[in-house]
Amino acid sequence: MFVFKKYQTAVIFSCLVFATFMASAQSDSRPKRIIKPLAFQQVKINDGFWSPKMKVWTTKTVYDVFDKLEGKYEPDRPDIIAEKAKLGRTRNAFLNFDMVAQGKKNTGNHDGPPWYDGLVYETIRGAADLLAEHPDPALEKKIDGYIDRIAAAQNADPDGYINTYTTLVRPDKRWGTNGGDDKWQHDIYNSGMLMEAAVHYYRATGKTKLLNVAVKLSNYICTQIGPAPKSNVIPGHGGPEETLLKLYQLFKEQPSLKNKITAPVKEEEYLAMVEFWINDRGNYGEADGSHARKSDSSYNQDHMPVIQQKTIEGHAVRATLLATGVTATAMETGDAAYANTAVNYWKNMAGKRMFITGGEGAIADGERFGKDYFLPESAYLETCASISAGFFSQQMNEMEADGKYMDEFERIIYNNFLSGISLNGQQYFYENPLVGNGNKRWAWHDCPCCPPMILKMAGALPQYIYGYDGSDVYVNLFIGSDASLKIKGEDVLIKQTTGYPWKGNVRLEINPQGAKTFAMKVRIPGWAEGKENPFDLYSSNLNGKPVLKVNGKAMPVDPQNGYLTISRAWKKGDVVELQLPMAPRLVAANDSVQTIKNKLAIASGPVIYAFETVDNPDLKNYTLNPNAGLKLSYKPELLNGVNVVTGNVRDSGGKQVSITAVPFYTLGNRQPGSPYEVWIRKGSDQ
Ligand code: FUB
Ligand code: ZN
Repeated sequence: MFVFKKYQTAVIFSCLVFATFMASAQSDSRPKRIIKPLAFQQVKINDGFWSPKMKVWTTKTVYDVFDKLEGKYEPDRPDIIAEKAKLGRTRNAFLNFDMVAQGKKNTGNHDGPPWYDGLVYETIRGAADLLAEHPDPALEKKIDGYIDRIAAAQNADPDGYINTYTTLVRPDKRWGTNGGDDKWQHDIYNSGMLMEAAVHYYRATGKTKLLNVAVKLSNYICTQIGPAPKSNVIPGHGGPEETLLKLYQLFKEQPSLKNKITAPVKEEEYLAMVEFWINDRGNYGEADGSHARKSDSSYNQDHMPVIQQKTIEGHAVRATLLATGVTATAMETGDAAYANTAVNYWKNMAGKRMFITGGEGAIADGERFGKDYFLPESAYLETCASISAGFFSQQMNEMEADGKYMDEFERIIYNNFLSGISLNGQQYFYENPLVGNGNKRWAWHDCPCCPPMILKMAGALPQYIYGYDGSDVYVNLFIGSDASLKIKGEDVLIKQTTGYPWKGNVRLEINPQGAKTFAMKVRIPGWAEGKENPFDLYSSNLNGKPVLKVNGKAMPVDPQNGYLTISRAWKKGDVVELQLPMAPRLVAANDSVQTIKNKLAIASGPVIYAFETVDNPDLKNYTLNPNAGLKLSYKPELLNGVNVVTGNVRDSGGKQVSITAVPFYTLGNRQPGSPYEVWIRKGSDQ
């Protein structure tokens, strides 16, 4: 852990001696990356549910987002329409780079919010991953053109600094110093997103132009920010912790790549900076008052030192991205204090603050996490917050190899992540409340942070289906796919076929070159075992249980840490079949959740259902009963093909009426803004 306060030196030294002793005595307990994700090239999705969506995202959404960042769209929100009328055009994020490239400074004009640069970089990151999976020369050419403009902007600055808002509007306040504020300016956030985009684009294409920009900028950051006499600044928005770490990891993994970079690569400084950004939160300077930084708030997780934080607080995207970075840093450094914080964050988030759809951040004011068990139906639940909570859960699983993390990851991807984007891939939700308030997906937003984040998750998804720990294979997600791995030096192909999430059948065909002994660890979802949430935040009336067969022979299903281990000498054509119980479940929240007391929601597999007035005109007065006779049926023509849940409820007069529920993520695709509900009052009989 990188700590710079002088007065702590003696204590730290003794702690280090002790820690070193402890580390060698118990080296196994040091956090590490147990599960490694597969590279994009190793996994190909071929799935009835995800492949059509991937097609829309790769052929429409990624172009849509770049076009809209360029200002090519018809505004459909009053704020944007008014802005267009005023400007005579829509905002164009790339003009900012061009202005800076032309040497403009302090003009007072900047298109879009200060984090517009960051959104461009995030879109490049998402697009890079999608490119790695679905090569598209036209898209690659387009991105190369954007990168030329970004690099030109950097070249205009002798230091290699690049943040167009600050250069054009607050040039004397880089990184939020001199009375500026990085929480607003997003200098460090934008820089972090640039680094991540550069790493992903390099991994996808082998091109180094953006990597050169990222290295030059990182080097400059390392000369400016850190222990005295450098500036004492932390990211106003979490995220750069994980992304600068990725830059470090790339050069650690591929040292010869440094020879292709035009600036010297100082990767150890990048890691030190990551740790400074984590450890400086909640520390406001030296004990003697020197090197001071204004104390800040939980909004950007600066209310107390990170390693003392026990709950996840503040702006939900900032908090979950920081948590992701802390987890990644724990695995990189082996520092148990970071791992401990990550575990505490996750327990608090998944156990007390996570909505049934995987939504995060109950409160609109400050886009914040609410207090424990504050889970109101009208909550804010920004798409970005849920997605970053997904990244956090995925990293936790890499660190702890426990299926409960993927259970919550899955809750996110099938619900609050997918609801963020329309079925046609060109409209987006910012907020995803559990009760419809007329909110409609929009073409573009004043703060369009969610579409790039959606692309990031879309691009990352294939990598998370499987994991590998050096000897055993983890099946984390049920997504039809072909994976190829090298296990103990030999090629092994795995073919997964499934009707998930509409059906509970999963088939894994294992094809090693020759007979090979290793373990397949198949995730058994908590919901399928009556554990709706690892901390009992939710419970259900599950009916049925998972059944597993190997080569047709039933096996006991007794998962440890969420994974069922099947260890054997595998030979070509061996088959594992899993059948998950998909009958609709009625889900209730823990009694501590006051806001949805005496209410029930419906789930089938990982999918949460909702009642839309399109199907249920008298929605407000329904009561749902455990004997509602819920049935699941697949409707190929509806909403691109979905299961619906039908059953009986009582209306306000006590009369029995039939209802239809559709997956939460499909809401608003038939009648934008149509009212809906997820939680229905519990009735006493049927
Ligand atoms: O600050 C940048 C982005 O804007 C955040 O991640 C979103 O929550 C929105 O506030
Ligand atoms: Zn967002």
